[in-house]
Amino acid sequence: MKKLILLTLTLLWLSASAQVDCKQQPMRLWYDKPARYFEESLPIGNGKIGGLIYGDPADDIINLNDITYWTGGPVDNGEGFGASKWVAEIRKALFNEDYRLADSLQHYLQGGESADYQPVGTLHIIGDNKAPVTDYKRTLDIDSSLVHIDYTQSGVRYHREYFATFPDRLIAIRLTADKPASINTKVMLTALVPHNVKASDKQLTMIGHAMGDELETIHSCTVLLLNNDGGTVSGADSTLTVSGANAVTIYLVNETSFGGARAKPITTGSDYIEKATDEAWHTKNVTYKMIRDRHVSDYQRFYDRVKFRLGYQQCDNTKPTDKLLKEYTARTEKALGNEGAAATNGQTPSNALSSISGPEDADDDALETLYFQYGRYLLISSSRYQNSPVMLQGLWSPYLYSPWHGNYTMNINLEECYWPAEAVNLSEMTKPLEGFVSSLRDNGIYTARNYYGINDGWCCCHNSDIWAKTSPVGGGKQDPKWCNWNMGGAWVVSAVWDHYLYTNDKNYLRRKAFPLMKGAAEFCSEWLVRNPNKPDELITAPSTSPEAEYITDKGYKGATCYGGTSDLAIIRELFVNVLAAADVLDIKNDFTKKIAKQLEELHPYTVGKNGDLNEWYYDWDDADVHHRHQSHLYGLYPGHTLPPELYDAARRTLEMRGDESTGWSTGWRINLWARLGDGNHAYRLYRYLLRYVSPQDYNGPDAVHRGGTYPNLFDAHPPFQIDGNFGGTAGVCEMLVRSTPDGITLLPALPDEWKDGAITGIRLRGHYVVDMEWKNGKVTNYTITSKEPLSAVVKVNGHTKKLKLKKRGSEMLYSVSNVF
Ligand code: FUC
Repeated sequence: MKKLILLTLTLLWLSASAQVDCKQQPMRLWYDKPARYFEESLPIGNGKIGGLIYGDPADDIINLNDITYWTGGPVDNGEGFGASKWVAEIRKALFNEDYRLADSLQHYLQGGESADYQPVGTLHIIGDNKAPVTDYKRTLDIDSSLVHIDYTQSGVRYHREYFATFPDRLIAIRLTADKPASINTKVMLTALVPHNVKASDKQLTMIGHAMGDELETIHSCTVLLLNNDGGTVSGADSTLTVSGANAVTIYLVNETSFGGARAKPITTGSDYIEKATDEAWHTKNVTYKMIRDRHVSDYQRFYDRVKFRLGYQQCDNTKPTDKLLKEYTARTEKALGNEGAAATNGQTPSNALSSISGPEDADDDALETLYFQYGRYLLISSSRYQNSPVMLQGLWSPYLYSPWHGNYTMNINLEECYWPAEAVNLSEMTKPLEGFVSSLRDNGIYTARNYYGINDGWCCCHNSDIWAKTSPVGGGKQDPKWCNWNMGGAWVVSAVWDHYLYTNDKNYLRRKAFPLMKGAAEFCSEWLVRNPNKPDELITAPSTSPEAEYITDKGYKGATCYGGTSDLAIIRELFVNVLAAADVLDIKNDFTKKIAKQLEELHPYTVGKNGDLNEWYYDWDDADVHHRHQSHLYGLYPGHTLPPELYDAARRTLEMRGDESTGWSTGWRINLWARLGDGNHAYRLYRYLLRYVSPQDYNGPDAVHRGGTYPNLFDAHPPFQIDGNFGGTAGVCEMLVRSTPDGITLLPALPDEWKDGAITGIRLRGHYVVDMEWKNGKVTNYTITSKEPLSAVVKVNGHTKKLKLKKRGSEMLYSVSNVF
């Protein structure tokens, strides 16, 4: 009997401790002063409209964006018709080893530029009180997706709250004060694009259009409604003036005439004025509290799925985020400075950087977990609108013309934005990307025909935009090293395959993912040619390796080549995935047979004289060995097909590239090092990514401009690009869990600095969710859950086990737990 009681107690204890304890500290960015630059402002967004909040009581600026506001119109699918005749000429030049000629002929395979992302306008909330402001605080609470500003002026405590909500499709701002009749302010709309603002009663209406021909381009309508509690409101020109109010609520909606990639925005676009007016006026029937509650619960439905804590100390987040970031950076740099000494002591540099520890550990943990959750916040806030995935800056850009057009850059940047999405339990946020890929397919069929003479399948080149442009850019004049790359379709479909792997949704695979993947593979299958040096091998020609240049044995520096490694890595991965998908769907036909054979014939990876993975067909030197792209490592990450026996060569390549790079590139390298199982090096680069960078337009004596992180934790390429944020978030997952189609590894690349921690709600390929806790670098406790009665191959603390998930209580959930 005693034994039975003991056993029951033990079992009870086991099941209780299998519940992972993961209370993370409050996640918030906060500052003790208003923003002067947009890289200090706080972003809010509902996937379509967004705002950057500066929060100065004298002139509170809110930059406004709408993810559907771009220049241009539907692409001309006749573009480049006939250009494909040059492909044979370029091949001839290449196979004669005349790379200079090949580079110059590539200009015949270039088309027009992408469209530009445009800003909607700026909202100003102008205070008329010149008295000093004290006790100022500006906070972005990412646990609830609310921004707050608090300050005292003339003895009155003021509070402002801001959010952008998906359910009600608007930005809401509420101004309150702790003394009646204290709010005196002007509310104004302006824009950099051509526009007109009208004030009527308590409403501002701004109509504008994107740059370019007014009769062709996208138009936009912003409606702002103001409700006052007490006091008076008067409107004139572009301004509403509030006097003596107790509280003020502002609702702002925006709609554009964008009606889909094929719709002309003027004639067949959306009825934006009516839509905007309806959306604004529906607020007349609801209270602010209702709108706010709907917003918070809608946001938390996604956000609350994942909790992450590091260490065991609780940190109360008492330091302003910019200070936290600066101090963190100083510790990183101090350790870097010590590296010389560490190296002479026989330590490898990465050990030196990963053993920073001391009383500031809690601050490090605070910033590192905050950055991870901020990536999730940014994705929920910018990726929810049909067919419009996040652009280079998410959806936040104050510029009339954003850097790099703010476009979809297909040779890494757009894909990197979605690397964390499935793993961090935000699968729904991949929908806009999936819709966009379908539009790319529709246009890419013509690019394949017109530019490459291929009638099966589709392709996409370097730059795209809201019109789903697929043709090469460059206008016949630009460098082939970036314009002439045509593997964008083959790369981007890895996202739809991953969506299947994470969800096990066969219906999705059959109806959506497989046709897109197959179309991309059809193009690649036709694009491959026989290697003139080894006719039993297949290569691509012409080929480029995104933005990189080689130096041939004869000293020619160029970009166009044959058999580039990254092309072949992307094609290899795609063919493997298409065949796996066909297997799941029970499809076997001439096409699957053809690509299975082609897979075996692909020119293999080769290792160069320095022991690195060759980027080029020949063992040529890279013109810039520290180049930010490392596309030949595609098969290591994001792909899975680099054979493990080449991991040493991949490691050598990364060592030769070095650690200093742009934001997104650092984000990529975190993931690459994690895939190599080197958690300390991955962590080292996480610290690099989180190095303080000054706002782009700040040029004071203490200005720092490099890859890193701005005061508002936006990623610095520089300038701001959001891909680095998402690459960093994905990198955290990759250090903590490896989930490949073949199995799950817990803590595959845990940095020494993260020896204790817990994470819950991380999704894995194969349709599982994992919660786990670890101590002293070893998993102490984990639970793997699924909605299906699956088995899982799990590698944990050095042991591999095949585990069967068992039904859990009355829930439709199956799980397996282990406590060590
Ligand atoms: C690619 C990168 C650049 C930049 C641009 C938006 O072309 O090589 O570094 O990120 O995209």
